[in-house]
Amino acid sequence: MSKLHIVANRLPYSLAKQEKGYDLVESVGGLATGLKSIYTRYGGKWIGWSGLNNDELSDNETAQIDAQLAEKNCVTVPLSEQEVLEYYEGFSNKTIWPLFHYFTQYVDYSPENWETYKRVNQRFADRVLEVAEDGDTVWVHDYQLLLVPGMIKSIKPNVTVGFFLHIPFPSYEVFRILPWRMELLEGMLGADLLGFHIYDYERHFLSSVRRLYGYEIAFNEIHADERIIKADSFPMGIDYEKFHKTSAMVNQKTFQERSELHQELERYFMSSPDRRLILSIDRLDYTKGIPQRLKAFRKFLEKYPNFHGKVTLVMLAVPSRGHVEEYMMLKKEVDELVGNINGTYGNVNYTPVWYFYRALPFENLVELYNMSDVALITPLRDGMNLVAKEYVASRGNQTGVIVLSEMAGVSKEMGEAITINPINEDEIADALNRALTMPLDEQRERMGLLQERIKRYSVFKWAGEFVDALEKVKRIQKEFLAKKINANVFNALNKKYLSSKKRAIFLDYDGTLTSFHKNPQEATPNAELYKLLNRLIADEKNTVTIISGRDRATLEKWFAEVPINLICEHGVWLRKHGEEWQTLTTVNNDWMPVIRPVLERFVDRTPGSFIEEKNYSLVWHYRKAEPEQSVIRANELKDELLHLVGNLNLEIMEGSKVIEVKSGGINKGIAANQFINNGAYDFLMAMGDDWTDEYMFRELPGEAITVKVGIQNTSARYKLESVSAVRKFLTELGD
Ligand code: ADQ
Repeated sequence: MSKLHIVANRLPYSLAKQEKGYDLVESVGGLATGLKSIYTRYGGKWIGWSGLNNDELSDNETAQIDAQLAEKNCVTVPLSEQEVLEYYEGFSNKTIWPLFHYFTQYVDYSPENWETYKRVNQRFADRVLEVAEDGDTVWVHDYQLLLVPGMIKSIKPNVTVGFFLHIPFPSYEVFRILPWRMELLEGMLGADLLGFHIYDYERHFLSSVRRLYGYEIAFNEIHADERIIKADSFPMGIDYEKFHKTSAMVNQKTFQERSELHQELERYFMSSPDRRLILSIDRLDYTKGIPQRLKAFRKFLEKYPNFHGKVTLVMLAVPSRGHVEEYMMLKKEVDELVGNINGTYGNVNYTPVWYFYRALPFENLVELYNMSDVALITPLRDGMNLVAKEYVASRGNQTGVIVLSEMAGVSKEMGEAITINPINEDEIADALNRALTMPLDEQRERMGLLQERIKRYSVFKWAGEFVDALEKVKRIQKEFLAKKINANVFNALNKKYLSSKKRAIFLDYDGTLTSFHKNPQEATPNAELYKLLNRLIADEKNTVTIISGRDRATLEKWFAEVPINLICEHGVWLRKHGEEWQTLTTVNNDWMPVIRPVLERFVDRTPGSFIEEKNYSLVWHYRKAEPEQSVIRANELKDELLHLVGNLNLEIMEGSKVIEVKSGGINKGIAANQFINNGAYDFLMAMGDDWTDEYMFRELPGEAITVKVGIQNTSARYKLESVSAVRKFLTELGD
């Protein structure tokens, strides 16, 4: 069986020095947990750095540590102190991190660090190449290893590579600033599937690829020479049950059994019935907007004096990258602000800000989530932000309100939170007032919805979905290459064409003969297309039919001057050239339990979309979802449904921002077959780009030459990559 390996900067274990040797300490972070379940299930290795500088270890110690980790199927990538300084703290954290979070003023452009970054990425890739065999899958993580996918692919093209970026991908205007932008993109494009938390990052990435490389991009697929690369968004989840269960467990403890922190919090609440807690948790990083948050809290105390003495902000900051100058300055600023607020608004009985500069044990973290009325999460930029999800998972009684920055990826999934602009102090102050005065019923309603969603799309589901998508890309790539009409295939088809006497040719319109337009009415045929069609029709052996989902009036108008047959509305109407329009033309709901989970999966991954159940149909609505992303999702959904509907005799209808699945009747396949009935054609050809054309591909007689436009999975025998490839093919046919 082929294996799946994980590559990340760090291994899922750290090492604690003991008197004799080292102990392995398992990482408890969500990502490590989620991915561990994956690489162990697929019998792979985890390749990463141990966290120790190799030049500080004796050969003996190194060998021992490697052996300990090998038992856990971990492969270590050795790094010296200097390399850690230049690759990790340097290029990763002083160049990519600030740039990708739009802090261009902090970016360090050191060529030495870049050289080390390349060298270290190569070392990671080399370790991967030692363990990964043809047919295996490798999943690379994050901004420290952007070059690794390309380095793997160039040596072992038959290894499938996935890449996930945990931080934002910036707009092209920012990305282009980087002198090494081409190399970084090239590295990333070594992956077969690139995952991002949200659609915005995916969109920025695709735009950089288009501008810097000029590759053709159809929706979210990049056509890079002979390869197809897919980009998609997978909003990372958390281990929901772990937080939820721990929260229930700590609540069941008696006062005496509770932790010191928990007791302290209890005493705080007991001192007065109207006491409230606002919680803020992050690594101490300039992207998290901590000073701005403190200023906004100060503004809140200034604007709403009725909360003086009653509301406390618990601010937890985990020490991070402490010897980098920007972080030292940040620490100083935060210390001063906390001092200032407590000095101004505090008294012997009241401390407005409780500030902890340290990491807390897991149980304490959950206690804080559990006890806080409001979570104040206001990053200036954040790839996702898991704290928001952890807060949701820990709310046993379903109360609590989140005040959330619109700059955090997670805000896309949390329509029920109060979203704010993290720089707008007034807006945050008002949001805090609203959160603290929100009726309990409303809190429960919002929290209930959030919990349902966060529970469903856990870190395990996230990892599973990514791996499934990777498998799918692998299949698509293989299939595309197997079916593509290359020069040899073209010659064989053309020979058949030339030797035939009576030909029926069915051509879909949108996406096959012409490209999509934002406004469908503007997708009119151009001179080149008329010329091409007229040339085909001029050969009296040919019977050419446009077969489309469009209405009669439009096709009639566009093809008034062309002696061609028209089938429209997916096969409802036929007008043979020179004749009148004629119709070519039967319910149970047993299929609903099969189709509903498919639609639910799309709801999970497309924030803002929802399902409507009608008497005889299920409808997926995406009007409120991110406009561009939902178009991509809609196409994917249709593609997926296609494989299910055939067996169930269903139809998929596309409306305005809806996809409806209903019991079936007429389609392009039935229509095309009726058309050729008794026609004695010795050459049948059908070309189309979407799911409605699949009916033709499946239902026309076996000898028909069926051509799918695009790379998706298909029942067609052949594939062409684009509209321009179709036009070229039709122009050369018969030469
Ligand atoms: P981070 O920037 O580290 O992650 P985040 O996603 O919020 O940000 O994760 C922080 C984690 O640290 C949480 O799991 C939280 O529980 C924990 N934590 C925070 N303060 C703590 C404390 N004082 N004690 C103990 N634990 C604490 C990067 C990106 C994010 C992205 C993640 C995952 O910057 O945008 O969500 O990766 O992809």
